[in-house]
Amino acid sequence: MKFYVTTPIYYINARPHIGHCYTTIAADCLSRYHRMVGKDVFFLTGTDEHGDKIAQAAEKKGITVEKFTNEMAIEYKKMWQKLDISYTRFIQTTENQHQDTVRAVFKKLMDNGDIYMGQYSGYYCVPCECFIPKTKIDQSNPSCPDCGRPVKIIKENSYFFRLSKYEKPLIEYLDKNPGIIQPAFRLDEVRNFILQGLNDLSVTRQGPVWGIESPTPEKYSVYVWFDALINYLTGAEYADGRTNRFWPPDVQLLGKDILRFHAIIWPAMLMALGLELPGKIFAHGWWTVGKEKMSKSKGNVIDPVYLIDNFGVDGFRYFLLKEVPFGLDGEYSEEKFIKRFNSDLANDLGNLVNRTLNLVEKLFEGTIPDGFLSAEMEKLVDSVIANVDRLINDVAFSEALAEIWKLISELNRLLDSEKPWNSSPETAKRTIAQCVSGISLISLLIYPTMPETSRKIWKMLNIEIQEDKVTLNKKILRLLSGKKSGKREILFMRIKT
Ligand code: ME8
Repeated sequence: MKFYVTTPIYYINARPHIGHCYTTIAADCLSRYHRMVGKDVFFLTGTDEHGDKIAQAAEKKGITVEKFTNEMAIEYKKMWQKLDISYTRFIQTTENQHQDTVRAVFKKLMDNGDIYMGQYSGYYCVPCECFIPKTKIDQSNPSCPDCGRPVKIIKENSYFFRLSKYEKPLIEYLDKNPGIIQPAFRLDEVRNFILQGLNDLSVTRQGPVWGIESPTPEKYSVYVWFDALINYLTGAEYADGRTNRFWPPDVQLLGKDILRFHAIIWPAMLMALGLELPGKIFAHGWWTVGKEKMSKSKGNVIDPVYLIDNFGVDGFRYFLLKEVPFGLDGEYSEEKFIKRFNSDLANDLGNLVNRTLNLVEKLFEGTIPDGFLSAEMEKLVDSVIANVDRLINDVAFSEALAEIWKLISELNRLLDSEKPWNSSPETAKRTIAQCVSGISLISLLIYPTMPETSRKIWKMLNIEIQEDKVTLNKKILRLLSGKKSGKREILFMRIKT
């Protein structure tokens, strides 16, 4: 009954943009859902604070790297607070517990013979913090095969992780557990990459590199990706070769840009440590602008604060999770945002709640009528709840929201066809009771995506819910009848275009 979910730890050389919000909102949605169905959830996020590019960013700002990392970590925490993110633990890779974990892992792998001393001679891409073998570089124009930016040449003594030793075990594992890589269409990409042959990975850097000191006789810095991946073990309180009860992660969310690190290097490290592998490694797509990946280095990022301050946090959360099936790329435009907001939120959900509560006030003096779901509606509710459960377990947010919208549409249709404002008192009572019951269930179903909207609905329905005890079941219906509805408020104001 435990659920361990992670996001990448983000580089703090710039403030969070929509891309970072996307993964974190997705993890929050999973966390809230799994809590709601009774699981003990551990939700880990944080910041990746080592490496050349962080040191360079601090230098550019003219402050010490320690001051810079602390200030930027606060920016991330503030953003997560603004976005209603319910993380359990926020790791900063500069913190002592993490540094100790990295050294403990490094040492264990050295003791096992999985880390050995050698010499690295090749290229390094600072923006990607990535070693690139000579064979992957066009010598006439040495640039990074991933991001196209200039690379630097490194020739130095280095410790290596025996990644090549795990080629076969990784392929065997993928054959037996293909579901670990999600979406399924990414499995072949991972498998082909491994089958091309894996080189041992340099896991230290020499010289003045901002990083964790390696537990070796020479004072090297641990390679920033090796350090970063270990954060998932720090979260699970790794010590003496063991972890806490949350291990292994059930779902690890990340963007497709960093799938290879997570689908190859990370599982190989866990195999070398003799630890269980994660349940799902899910690589979502990119938000693009003008078909280009939204990224701080390209300078084409959309500021989430603008959208949140103007249209509310839940409109933003909903748009990101609904607009694009998780796993595919999505082109961002304000036009799309407004269209989605107006149709699904202002029109469908907002109108349903507003019309229903308006009728409770007008026809029943604000007292929620006694009632129950019709057999037909109950069938629909049960199927929506079951389908949402299956889809959230498949990490399919957009499809799960579409299920919930079936219920919203059906209730709107019921209001339109039964016209309670113009029908017999019996029909009006039955219809409104049906709609209020439906809305109360919808408030639970949308809670993982739009917690603030759920809170507002609970207030309007005068339902007291302790948020840490929200559970997804029909018991909420018992809390309704005979209550006075609370003050009505417009949930989503239509955006004028
Ligand atoms: O890679 N669309 O950090 P990072 C969707 N520190 N998601 C996006 C995105 C976009 N345009 N841009 C960023 C790192 N993301 C490492 C991770 S983990 C052990 C170390 C999201 O700051 C997405 O989750 O570059 C992507 O994988 C992550 O931010 C990269 O964040």
